[in-house]
Amino acid sequence: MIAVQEDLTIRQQLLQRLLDARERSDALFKLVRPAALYDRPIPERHRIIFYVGHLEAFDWNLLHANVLGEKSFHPEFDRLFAFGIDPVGRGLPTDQPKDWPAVDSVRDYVGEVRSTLDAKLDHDTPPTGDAKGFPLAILLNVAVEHRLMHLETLAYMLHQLSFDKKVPQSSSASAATPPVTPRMAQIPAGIAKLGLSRDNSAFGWDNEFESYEIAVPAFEIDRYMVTNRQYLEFIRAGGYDARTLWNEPDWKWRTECGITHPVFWNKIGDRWFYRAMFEGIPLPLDWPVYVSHAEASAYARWTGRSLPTEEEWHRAAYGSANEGDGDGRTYPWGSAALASRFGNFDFNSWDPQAVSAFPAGDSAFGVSGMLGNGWEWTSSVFSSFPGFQPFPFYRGYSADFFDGRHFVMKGGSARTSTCMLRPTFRNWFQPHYQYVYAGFRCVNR
Ligand code: AVJ
Ligand code: FE
Repeated sequence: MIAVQEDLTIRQQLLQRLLDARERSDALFKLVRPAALYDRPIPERHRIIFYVGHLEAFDWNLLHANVLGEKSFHPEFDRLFAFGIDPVGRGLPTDQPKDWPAVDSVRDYVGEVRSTLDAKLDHDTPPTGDAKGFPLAILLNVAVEHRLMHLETLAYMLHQLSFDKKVPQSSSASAATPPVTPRMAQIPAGIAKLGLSRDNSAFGWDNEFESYEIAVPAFEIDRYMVTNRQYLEFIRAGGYDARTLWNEPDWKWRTECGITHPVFWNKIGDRWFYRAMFEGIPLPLDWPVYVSHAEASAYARWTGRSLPTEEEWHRAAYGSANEGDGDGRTYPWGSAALASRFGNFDFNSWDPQAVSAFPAGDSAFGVSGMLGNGWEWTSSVFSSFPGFQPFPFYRGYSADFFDGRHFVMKGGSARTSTCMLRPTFRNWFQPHYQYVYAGFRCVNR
């Protein structure tokens, strides 16, 4: 089993992180004007109100019976708010606002979950139970990171909500940068060390275990994420109409849904605009383009290149020319602690910045901006590492998505919390999901 020192200090620290994350989620829901709480900004996802209940139902379902020995006080809400949705294929949800409980009753539930959990967790004598051999510290990490992940998935969702339904927040001004010159970085053949070892006491989700090494042949990779400027050339060259650039399911999606440009873009007259979080702005040409996996793949094919595999991405980020230190870097830039000069992450901003804005964060091979400013699609189908075991207290977290219909994303966005900027963290979405803060870079082999 995973050995995590389970003492009061660790529990207090995790509890503090949970309180901080709750403050952030409360602030995020305050950004939605009350009349819009029953809106569904993304057709493939639940209405916003679901998430108000979900964050607490998740914590409650995880902790109450397993560890804290509490009886449920609202089993109906525990079930209603237990799981989000990710429909594969055409089945979009059809529920109506009136199918959901009143916001006051959801907020009461939230309040009661919090006070009941906190009274138990904040106690000097640690709760004795555990979840099938897993210490409380692991479950608390799961609760904290689950909430932090939803801060990001909710940001994507609120991004699609019309501006007049949101309370604008101040955005940090982006630094002025000279226009980006695309270039490739050379990555020599070497070993990528993926995954977390169970001997390690660090927290990771089930899909991050076990660790393994894989040989990666030499390749070259875009030094910067593909920009809106580059992607505009693809559009102007007729990329969305070139059948040969799209695989069969992607083309079907492209044509049936009438996709002709990134979901973050819109055209007024003959000018392109960008949908930022709180306003429309002229298309920022040096920002990373955010697109679906299908659109990223079509672009890559158009340039005669490919998306990187998960292990190529990993090696470009964490490898170094000195084979002696393998790819043991903590961050692409080395071991210096995370700070805003290294990238656009940790809720620093609501929108991207230029792809060249963070030279301090370059990897050993000179690849820029690998953490933050947008996740990066890989060509790797999301699947288990050798030695994978589902968390017994949450069997479906990853395993439900090992279906060949999800692709791995690496890196992070402006709305990714620092704890998820570890080398082994893996994110995943379906290839036609356009709403994520995700772009890409291309490789040549
Ligand atoms: C890891 C971001 C793909 O949002 O579907 C949240 C995280 N799982 N609640 C998702 C998740 C359950 C997951 N991603
Ligand atoms: Fe969730």
